[in-house]
Amino acid sequence: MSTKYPDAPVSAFSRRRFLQGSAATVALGSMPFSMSLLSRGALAQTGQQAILSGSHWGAFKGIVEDGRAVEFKPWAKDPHPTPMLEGVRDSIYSASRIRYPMVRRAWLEQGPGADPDSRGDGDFVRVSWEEAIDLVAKEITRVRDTYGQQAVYGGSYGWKSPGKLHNCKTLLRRMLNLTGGFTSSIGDYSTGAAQVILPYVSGSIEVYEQCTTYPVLAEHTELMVYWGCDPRNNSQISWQIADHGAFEGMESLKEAGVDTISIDPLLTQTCDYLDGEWVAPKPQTDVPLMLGIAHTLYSEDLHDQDFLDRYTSGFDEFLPYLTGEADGQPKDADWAAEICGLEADTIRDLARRFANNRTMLALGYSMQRQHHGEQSTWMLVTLACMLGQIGLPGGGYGLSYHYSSGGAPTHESPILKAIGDAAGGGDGGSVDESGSDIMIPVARFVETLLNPGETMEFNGNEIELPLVKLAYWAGGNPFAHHQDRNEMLRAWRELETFIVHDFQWTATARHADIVLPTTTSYERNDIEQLGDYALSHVVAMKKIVEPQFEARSDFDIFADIADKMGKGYEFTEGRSEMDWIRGFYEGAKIEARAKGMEMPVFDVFWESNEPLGFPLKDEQKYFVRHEAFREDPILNALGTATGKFEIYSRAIAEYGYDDCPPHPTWLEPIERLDGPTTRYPLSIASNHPRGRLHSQICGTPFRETYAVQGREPCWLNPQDAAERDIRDGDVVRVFNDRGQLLAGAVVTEAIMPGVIRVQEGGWFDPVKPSEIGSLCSYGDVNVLTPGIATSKLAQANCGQTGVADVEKFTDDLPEVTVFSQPSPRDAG
Ligand SMILES: Nc1nc2c(c(=O)[nH]1)N[C@H]1C(S)=C(S)[C@@H](COP(=O)(O)OP(=O)(O)OC[C@H]3O[C@@H](n4cnc5c(=O)[nH]c(N)nc54)[C@H](O)[C@@H]3O)O[C@H]1N2
Ligand SMILES: Nc1nc2c(c(=O)[nH]1)N[C@H]1C(S)=C(S)[C@@H](COP(=O)(O)OP(=O)(O)OC[C@H]3O[C@@H](n4cnc5c(=O)[nH]c(N)nc54)[C@H](O)[C@@H]3O)O[C@H]1N2
Ligand SMILES: [Mo]
Repeated sequence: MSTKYPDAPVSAFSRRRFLQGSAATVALGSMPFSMSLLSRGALAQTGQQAILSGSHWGAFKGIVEDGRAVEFKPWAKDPHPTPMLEGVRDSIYSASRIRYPMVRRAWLEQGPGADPDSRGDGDFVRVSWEEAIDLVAKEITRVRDTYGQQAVYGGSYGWKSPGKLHNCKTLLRRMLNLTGGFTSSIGDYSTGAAQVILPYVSGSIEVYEQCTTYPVLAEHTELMVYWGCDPRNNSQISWQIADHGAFEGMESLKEAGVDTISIDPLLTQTCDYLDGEWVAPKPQTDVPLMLGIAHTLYSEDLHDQDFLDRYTSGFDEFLPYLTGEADGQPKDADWAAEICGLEADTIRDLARRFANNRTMLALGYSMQRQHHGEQSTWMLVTLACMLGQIGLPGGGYGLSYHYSSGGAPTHESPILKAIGDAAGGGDGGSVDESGSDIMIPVARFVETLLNPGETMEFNGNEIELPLVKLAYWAGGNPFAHHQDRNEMLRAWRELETFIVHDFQWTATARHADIVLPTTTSYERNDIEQLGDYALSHVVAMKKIVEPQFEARSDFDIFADIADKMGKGYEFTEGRSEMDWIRGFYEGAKIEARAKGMEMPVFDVFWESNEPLGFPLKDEQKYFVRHEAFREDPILNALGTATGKFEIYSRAIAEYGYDDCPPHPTWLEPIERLDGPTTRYPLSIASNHPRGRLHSQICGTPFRETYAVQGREPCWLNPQDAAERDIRDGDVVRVFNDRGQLLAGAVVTEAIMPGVIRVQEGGWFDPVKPSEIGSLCSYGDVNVLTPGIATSKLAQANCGQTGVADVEKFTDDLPEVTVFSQPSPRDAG
């Protein structure tokens, strides 16, 4: 049997080694530039350069020798660099790099929509950049003229690289807005359900807002509950440049000796690090577990009635459901135990300990990425309301402790400006994809392709699903992120044209008709902030190496396309890359001055080759979420209809949705472990990967640090393995009615019986691309997950719902081909 963390990335990475760097932060007021310039001089003598940049994985110096990046050395002040940085560097040079503009042969020779089944078979023809730009511009025009503006889909969801200029998602929409109209998307895959329900419950989306900070937790919290929440895994990355402040935060909890409980089907890295107690309910049964705890609180009079009276509305409408007065079934610990598989005594014990300690409930996102996922978030807030500690130091709930180092204190910094989408839309942040007339919920694109003209209910509105014939993606990987891959393949046949920009031959690029090779962040200049919540520094993202092969930046590509359509000047505004970057910095400099801070002039900042730091004020260091509301609920009312936490929502009641009742409710998902209608014995946890950001860097040698027989690992408990005669290291077939994949078995006690873990983001590698249902030879978990929506309220994805079975694979092993160039013909 394997050790606790069998797929831990192994690398030559040593933290101590990195901490010896000489680099100093450029502090406001003090200017230690000479120091960093000196160290650069010293490096120059060895023929090396160390160039500052940043990524989702953190700030770093790119060490360049003879024009080649030989190492990405974490920034000396990074408290916890991620080993993945090695794979990030590899992504520049990997065998899966897209080298030239490519067009699918059937599309090129026979026209748009030709032979859609041949998508994915790798038969591409190399074309010149000039021809590629011409084809794209003409095709967008043709589709708009033939079917109308809405037939072009530019929702392009995904984790494009950070940077205020080279934001490919925004740049795509900028080009589309300037040249006509298009259909866009709303929401995201991360928090699709929570961000829609929370405005009804607590008055804002909350999931991307700051939590009570770690210095407060370390001082006041007695019991830290990580509920499906693993910051040691998930805070390795951020949406902007990762600061990794959560790692310092967790260290402070450890030093303070705060008790920790982790409620999770897996033994998380966070639980392991904090020596926490591991409580493992069956997946997708957290709502019954929370109800069982709530019932115990109520029946043992451990709930805070004063808090409920003063700060919440609707508890009275929820109570008959909790007690069973409404439906004859008390939601007590015994009832909950039957469903979630824990002992009733354990549930009662949790309730008592939550009530008798200063308790912080830290919730991850996985539970709302499930069928009826709105309910778990709502029920958790309800539970926190009953405990009555919201707004007190170290108590209440937090919804982003695992994400982008939520809880790391926010610095006093200006906000960098960013390029816009030319229609007043924002910077392509993940929530509101404005700037388009027609928007569909982001996870409903496949449904849209299959049902044009039909009406969809969504958050109190009705949307008529548009007819879409052309989809354009830049900075996302739908053939990784969307569920039910086989349904998706069917839907994709409705498209006449699929255009993709990327630097890797992902499954998405392989299924495209036109593929345009882009630069990585490390082949262009940009600027970004450090930390989504910390906002502690501004980082120059400098070009480290020249573009590989014929790669071009998304900015230059879209500028050329816009130019072909007569909007070139409007796209660039006549400004170069460095003009834009300088402009964003100077905008921030003005904002900083208004806040009493003086930033150095741009050239000094850029040349310093160091992040520019900003101060931390005490009130931010010791921030307590909802403190102001607790102090004065009238003056600082929440943004809900009643200004209070809503345990019952009149607005939701009026929508009358059968799959989203007006108070938190246990609703059976379509399938779950031991559920009443379940057809397979194992529940799938498709967690966010430990050694990747979704699918990113899967196509690099870093994959070998976790792959098993060259395949994505599949964790299973020794009991489940023994029943199936599976040993650690075997290749297994994981299957259900929707699809099948190969994976490498990792037999481990770190997962509860009845659950398997196949992390999301493994590259889809169908053995027969034209055949729907074909075996995926690498291990894309989304061949198994359902494409359904959480409910009519949020229409969000259910990536964390799904059951399957596993067997030892004894046939001839098919080759994994997805990590090399698609076909010998295109090698150039
Ligand atoms: N089953 C299951 N499915 C899930 C999830 C789950 O938990 N379970 N999680 C969901 C969640 S929360 C998310 S956020 C999604 C993630 O889904 P995605 O964000 O689509 O996944 P990534 O692999 O990050 O894809 C980003 C792509 O953008 C490319 N890229 C990066 N920078 C640039 C650039 O500058 N220019 C261009 N042109 N391309 C660039 C990368 O090479 C990569 O191919 O997956 C979702 N899917
Ligand atoms: N290393 C790394 N970090 C990432 C990402 C990445 O790809 N790689 N992606 C980033 C993104 S875009 C996002 S949205 C966030 C995602 O953040 P989350 O959605 O919170 O992350 P997950 O890994 O899906 O799940 C977190 C935990 O929930 C547990 N879990 C799964 N199902 C259940 C359940 O039914 N009940 C309970 N109690 N627990 C359950 C899992 O075992 C896991 O330990 O992470 C971000 N951080
Ligand atoms: Mo996400």
